Amino acid sequence: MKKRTLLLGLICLFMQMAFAEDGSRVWLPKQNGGNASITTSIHTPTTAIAVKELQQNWDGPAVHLQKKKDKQLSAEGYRINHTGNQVTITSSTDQGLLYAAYHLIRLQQTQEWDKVSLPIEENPVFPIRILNHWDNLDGTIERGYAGKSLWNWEELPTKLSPRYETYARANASIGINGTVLNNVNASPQILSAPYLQKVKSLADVFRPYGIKVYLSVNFASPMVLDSLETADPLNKEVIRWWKNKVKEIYQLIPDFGGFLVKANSEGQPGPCDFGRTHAEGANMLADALKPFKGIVMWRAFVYNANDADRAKQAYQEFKPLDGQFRENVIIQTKNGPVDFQPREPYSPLFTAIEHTDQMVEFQVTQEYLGHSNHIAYLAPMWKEFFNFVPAQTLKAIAGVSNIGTDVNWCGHPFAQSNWYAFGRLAWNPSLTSEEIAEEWMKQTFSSEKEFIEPVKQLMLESHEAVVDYMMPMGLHHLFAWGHHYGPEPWCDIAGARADWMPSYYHKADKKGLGFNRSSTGSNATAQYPAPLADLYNDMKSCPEEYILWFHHVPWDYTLSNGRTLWESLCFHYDRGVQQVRKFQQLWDQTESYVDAERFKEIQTSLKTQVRDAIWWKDACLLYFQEFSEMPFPNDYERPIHTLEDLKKVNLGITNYECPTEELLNRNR
Ligand code: BDP
Repeated sequence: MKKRTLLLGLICLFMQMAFAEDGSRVWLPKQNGGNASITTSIHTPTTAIAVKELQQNWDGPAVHLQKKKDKQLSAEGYRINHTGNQVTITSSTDQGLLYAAYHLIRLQQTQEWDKVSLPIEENPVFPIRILNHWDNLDGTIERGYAGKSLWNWEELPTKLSPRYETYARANASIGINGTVLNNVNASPQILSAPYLQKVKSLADVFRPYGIKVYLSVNFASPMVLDSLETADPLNKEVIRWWKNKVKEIYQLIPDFGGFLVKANSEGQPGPCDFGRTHAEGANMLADALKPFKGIVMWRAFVYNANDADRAKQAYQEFKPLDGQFRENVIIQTKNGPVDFQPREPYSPLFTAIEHTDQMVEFQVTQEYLGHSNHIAYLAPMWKEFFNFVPAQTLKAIAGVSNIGTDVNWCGHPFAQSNWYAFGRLAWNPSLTSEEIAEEWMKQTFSSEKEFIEPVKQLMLESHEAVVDYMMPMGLHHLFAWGHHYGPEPWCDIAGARADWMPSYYHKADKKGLGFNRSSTGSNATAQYPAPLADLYNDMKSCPEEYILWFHHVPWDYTLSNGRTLWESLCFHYDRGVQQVRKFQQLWDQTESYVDAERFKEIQTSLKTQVRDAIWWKDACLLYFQEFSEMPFPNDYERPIHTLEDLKKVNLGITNYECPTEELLNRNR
């Protein structure tokens, strides 16, 4: 009897070990599948990877890779066909062949290969699909919640971590073809000779995976690095400095992608410091990059402290410059007009600019969405943007990365789904959030229906739940100062910029709540084209999800759902909390389909998320109640905190850390 128990125990232990997953593999295959014959007559570093991936992971019929020009296929596009007992993949480029190999493997991993209709023809919608790392040279990451920067600048260029290649592989498997290595708040040092050697060493690792390297640059670099007296973009010496610097870069990295620039924004230097426009600044860099086919991604994230409405400023500054930018400049704009809030209307700049290439910047890292403690699957949010801004009108797409040195890369196991979804949507924005979630779950966790169904529901409802318990109905920027983790709608720091204070955005008073951006207020609604401008301008027709973004709504105003503003607000905050409680139940159903490690980890993080949701609800409702002076409707959960206590919460963390469970419990 004893022997049998021991044996059973050992078997269980073995199974658990075989199952054990620390998240380090992300969605990539476990590399134990392949046994098919893979043939090709093309032998390049990129096709060698495609062949190796298939050899190790593809378990289906023989595969032949062929390079052929084809009118139906764009440069990175490919076709997969099945004739006789062979699969043929065709592309005009090595990169297209690599993407096709990953596509095949994905079909197998998601158990779709037998069902798929052939031939498959794929062309990416955005030619440039790029991650933006906000990584500093000292190893910290601005708004990073998954450890330190992956780039170990001290060890580079001599020591190359094996994770650099896994990073490239994961990106290539979802079609990402570019990476900006460093923070938009850029240190000029990145352009110094020693750092360029380090950048080159990374570019060499990424190249065979079809990933180009780009750098964020500091506009004052010529002054800091070489003591030039000015960084005026029309100054001859400055122009020469950049030309030489660009030449130096291309000598090391012949396929270097170009520059990303944050200029005259949040204290960063820029052309306006010298009386020049954004176009003059961008064009100077663009001219230096042009002979090498490099590009400039010039950010439109600008706002100064004096203007009445921050949400209007990017439009005001960039619209008049439309048509003045060189062809190799792309204006990079965040999806919303303010700053990656849980929900924003789209930035009206996208529909205003007509003569300049544009790209959207999404934030994959969850700066405003619970860091790496909350589950917020972001495909639905990004797809919402594409309902207003057709993907075909954009040249490129950027995602602010959530990747760091944590074993599981992204801090929270579900945060990986946002890296994955960003890549998949960058390739094909018409994929549904549901399709992407399913693909990711099957490759990352399990294909069992009993796992997929509850977790899919959890994922698809997760973003809306966060909006509900943090900032429903168009509320924005109620975040705590600095770290942007918890609620602080009352925050008022003496001497700080008004537009960094929550009250600037919520405008709560005895009459009502919300920012009047209609024609009787800041008139930001006029920046939208018809019929949206009218729709948003009228409180009666403005969709409920944006109403407090565009209007100062009286507390007793009755919305189309029959509830007053105050009742609706209570409804949303309460629904958010109830949703997360439901997520706990959904997750608990998955226990037998997930390895014990990740099951527990997610169970624990959901506890944090519920507690945070209650914290948010209580803080916001108790604070706004001081203005509305209305009672909580009967049906909803009552506050468990007092406003007085919540005002004392001080996480005492820097901008970049994710608060630990212990810290939260101590303070909340
Ligand atoms: C804000 C972040 C800040 C970034 C800035 C930007 O809080 O850390 O530097 O955006 O995008 O969301 O430049």
